[in-house]
Amino acid sequence: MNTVNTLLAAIQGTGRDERRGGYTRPVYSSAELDLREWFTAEAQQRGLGVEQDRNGILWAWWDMPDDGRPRVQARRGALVTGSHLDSVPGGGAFDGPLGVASALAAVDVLQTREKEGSLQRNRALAVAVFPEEEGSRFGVACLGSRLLAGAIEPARALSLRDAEGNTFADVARANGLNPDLMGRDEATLATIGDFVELHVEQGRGLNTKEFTDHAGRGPAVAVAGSILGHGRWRFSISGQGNHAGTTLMADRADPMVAAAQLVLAVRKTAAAKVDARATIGRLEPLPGGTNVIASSVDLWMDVRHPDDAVTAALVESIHGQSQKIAAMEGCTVRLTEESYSGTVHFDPALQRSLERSTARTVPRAPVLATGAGHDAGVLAASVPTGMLFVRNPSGISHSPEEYVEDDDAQLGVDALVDALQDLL
Ligand code: HGY
Ligand code: MN
Ligand code: MN
Repeated sequence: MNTVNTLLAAIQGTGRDERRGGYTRPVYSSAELDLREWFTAEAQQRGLGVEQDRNGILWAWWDMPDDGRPRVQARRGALVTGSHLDSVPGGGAFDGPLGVASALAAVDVLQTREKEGSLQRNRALAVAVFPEEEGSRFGVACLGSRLLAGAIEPARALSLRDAEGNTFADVARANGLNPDLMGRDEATLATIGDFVELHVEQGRGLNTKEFTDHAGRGPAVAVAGSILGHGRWRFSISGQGNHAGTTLMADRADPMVAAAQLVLAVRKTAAAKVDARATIGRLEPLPGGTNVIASSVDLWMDVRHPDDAVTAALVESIHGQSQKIAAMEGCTVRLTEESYSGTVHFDPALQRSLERSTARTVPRAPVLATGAGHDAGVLAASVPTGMLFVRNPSGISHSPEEYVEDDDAQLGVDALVDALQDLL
């Protein structure tokens, strides 16, 4: 088995979710902390120096030979690769870890080439692991890279709460971080010359007939062109909690009924707009009893579209509909924006470099837009970033069925090695 698959096999038991299937590895949970330990050990075995910065991001440094300069100077403009280890609830084995494991496997190859003299490095290389990319515990996607880039107010980040009511500040403190130091980190940003993230493809872009030959096989790797703008909004619908048996149907103000109509309205509104995607994947009635009419229902909406103005218009339309629906049910509704990232176009020069290097390994590797958010998307506002996607035969992601074939994972590493070598 090749290195990247050996590395992934080593963590396949970590954070398994027996109820949902797949993996549930929220940031700073024991599962994600175990993965951080795994990463740190694997990096140190490769002679990389592992550090955690004040925002909780892990950096495994393959420094240049010591030239007497202070380390921060020697690292300025470094080449960085990596991804995340946290997952969505019941997520797949590859979303995040494939990028981290592929980066470690790529370091193996590059270090061998340097020893053999076929790699002349001009800059340091780091493998980074970003916390809370999924936003599954604290509700804001890419929280770690947002803090690093100053894309979220530290006070807002620190006050975010998980489902148990723990604040991000408390959890960060419990994991050795000082909340007072969190936020945009110019010195660390200055060490990033380019960031290249390899990620499992979350969609069927590599499997459309445009890219598959007669044998149904097409390129296993794609270069990313852009990331769809995407955001998360929370609806809180309030009604009258009551007894399921003693409350006549005409006497009810039932937020669950309003929520059900809102879910259908979200689907209908997005389906009417080309390229729009809107999802209600999470709904929480309070108190949530079988014989109880809920007093309130929270539901979270994920909306995405290539044009940020269209996303905003969709949200406004759905908000207006939610108010009418709630009023019809004698309820009230409150809308809160929880997270938003505008559409990102990756750095053109870096993208061209990735296209050139990938063509050596995977002829006809296409450039794909993605509907999934990534730390590379958040960092794109501060440093040149680019991405490589590895074929996922079904295209299914954020699900236990997410999959990458061993050979394709190896092709992803080969493409990453060539990409990094050209950039080093
Ligand atoms: O939600 C996303 O697009 C990403 O997987 N965090
Ligand atoms: Mn994801
Ligand atoms: Mn991801």
